[in-house]
Amino acid sequence: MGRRFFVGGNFKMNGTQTFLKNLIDNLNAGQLDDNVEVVIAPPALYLDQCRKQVRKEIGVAAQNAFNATSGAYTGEISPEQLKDLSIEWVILGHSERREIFKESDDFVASKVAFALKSGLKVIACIGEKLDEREAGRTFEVVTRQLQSIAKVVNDWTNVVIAYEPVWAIGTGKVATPLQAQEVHEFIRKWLKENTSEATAENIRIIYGGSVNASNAAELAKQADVDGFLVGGASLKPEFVTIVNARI
Ligand code: G2H
Repeated sequence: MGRRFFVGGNFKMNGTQTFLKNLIDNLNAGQLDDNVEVVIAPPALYLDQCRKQVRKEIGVAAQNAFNATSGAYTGEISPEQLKDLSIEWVILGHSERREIFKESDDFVASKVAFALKSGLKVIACIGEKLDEREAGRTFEVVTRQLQSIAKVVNDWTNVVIAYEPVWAIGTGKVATPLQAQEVHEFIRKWLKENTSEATAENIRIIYGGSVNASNAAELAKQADVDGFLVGGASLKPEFVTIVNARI
C-alpha cells in the first residue's frame, strides 16, 4: 500500500475566533481529495473551537506540547490535555521553536517520545539553515536532528517527518522540487539504514517552506515528497488547492 499524501496547515500565531471560523467554513465546504490526510494546526487557544467546527475527517494538531502530563510548568500544555480535547496530532521541533525558543535536539526528541507515549501522533520537523546549506552541511544537520529523534523512538508508525529548510520558511523562497526530493530521498535512505526498511517505506516525509497553490503540484510529483506542511498559504482559500495538488 502506498503512503497516504499528508497536508498540514500550520496557522502559527495567527487568527481570531471569527477569522478561524471563516477559514474552517471554507475548508468544510471545499471538495478535498479523499486520498489526502488533512490536518490543521491552529494556535492552542483555538484548538477546541477548531476541533468542534472542522469536519471530523480533518485532523487537528497542536503546534507544541510539553514532555510531562501535568504539574508546575507555567504556560505549557500537556499531551494528556490535548487528548482531552480530542486533538490527535502535535507539531514538534518546528524551526521557530528551535530558533526563537532555543529548543535543543534533545529537548525536541524528549517531547516527541513523550507525545507518542501519550498517544498523540507527531509531525516532527527538521531542516537546515541558510548558512548550513551554503556550507554544504544540509545532510549533516538533518542527520543530527534525525539521530536525536531515532534515539528515543522505536515505532515510527505515528510519526510524519516534515523537512523544512529554514531558508525557505515564510520567505517566499521555496526549495526547488529537485532540492526537496534530494533531501527527502536522503532522509528515507537514512531511515532505511538506521531504523528499518518498513519504516523507511511507510513513513510520510512532507515538505514545508513557502508552499503555495502555484508550486505545490510540481513539488508533489517528487517520488519522496509525501505531502506538505503549509504555513502562510494555509490561512487562505488556496489551502484547498494545495490539498488537491495531485488531482
Ligand atoms: C514552514 C511553513 C509551515 P510557510 O514554517 O510550517 O511555513 O509555508 O509560511 O513557509
